[in-house]
Amino acid sequence: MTPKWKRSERVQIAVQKSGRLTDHSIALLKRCGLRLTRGTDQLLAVAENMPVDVLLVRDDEIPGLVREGACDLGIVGLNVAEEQRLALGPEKAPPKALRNLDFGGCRLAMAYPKDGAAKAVADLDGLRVASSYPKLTARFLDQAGVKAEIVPFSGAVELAPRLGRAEAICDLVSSGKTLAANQLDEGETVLKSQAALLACPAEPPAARRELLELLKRRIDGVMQARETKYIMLHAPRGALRAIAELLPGSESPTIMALEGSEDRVAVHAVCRESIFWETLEALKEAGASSMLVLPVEKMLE
Ligand code: PRT
Ligand code: ZN
Repeated sequence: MTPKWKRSERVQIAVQKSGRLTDHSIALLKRCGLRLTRGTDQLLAVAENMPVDVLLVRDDEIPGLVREGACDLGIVGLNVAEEQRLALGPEKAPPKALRNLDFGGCRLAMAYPKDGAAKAVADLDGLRVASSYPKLTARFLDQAGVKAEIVPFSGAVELAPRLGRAEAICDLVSSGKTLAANQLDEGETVLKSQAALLACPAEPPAARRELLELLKRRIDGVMQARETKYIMLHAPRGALRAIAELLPGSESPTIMALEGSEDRVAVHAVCRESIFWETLEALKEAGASSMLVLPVEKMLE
């Protein structure tokens, strides 16, 4: 069978093969319209309906693949992207960070043993800090004006103090349970992280430019839609101004007459921000009734 598209026309996207970012990354690409079939042991998922290949790799490989142009786009945590950018040095162009993707949220933070001598960064002069992120840790210590030794650690960093290898650690935290279970207190935040979309720093070849632009627009659309809600309600005409002010991030709502009612109208609006219960309660107070909040699946402006 002759392939429908030449290799040079196919967009390559790198995502984590198996880990915390995998399901969200694949779901995002599917919501962009890619029909992907993927087995757990496959290294490549080929889109059935577009010239797009999804490479499934370890997250640490993603910034390198995107920087060198082996992949056009990649999805990886900012923690990994930023650590590798610092390791690269100023003379090489890092991947472009196009946008944050609102999943994989965590923070790279300092942590100190409950019974240890150091309780904050200022106490670390002459002591040791274990981390899998030595460059980010070094930058943080530098900025704090502290001279400490960095002990590179590739896994289970939280064990380093107990093993007598360090007086503090710098590691990823989300719920904080791992730190607590290891008698560590969370300290300063070194980097706030979430998954990000990376792109190759070089201009893409003309054969892929259009498709890449389309994919980036669709990713923007999916992200916007996630935050957007469609609200429908009934309201007295006299309360319309107050109600419009309460609708978060909405522009010119649609007002429609209600059959058999002179005074009450239907209001439909697209809201660019989350609608909390408090907003609905405030709308009710202002005279609104029959309120419905609907998710928006796709958006294109
Ligand atoms: O095999 P591969 O190299 O691809 O995967 P990996 O083991 O390096 O990465 P993985 O899947 O563990 O994480 C991928 C990315 O998810 C990270 O680079 C972060 O951007 C993001 N992320 C979000 C996290 C966490 N939350 C997280 N909690 N990555 C790791 N953790 C670990 C942390 O290291 C610690 O051991 O979870 C533990 C702490 O969790 P809490 O909830 O107890 O605080
Ligand atoms: Zn990794």
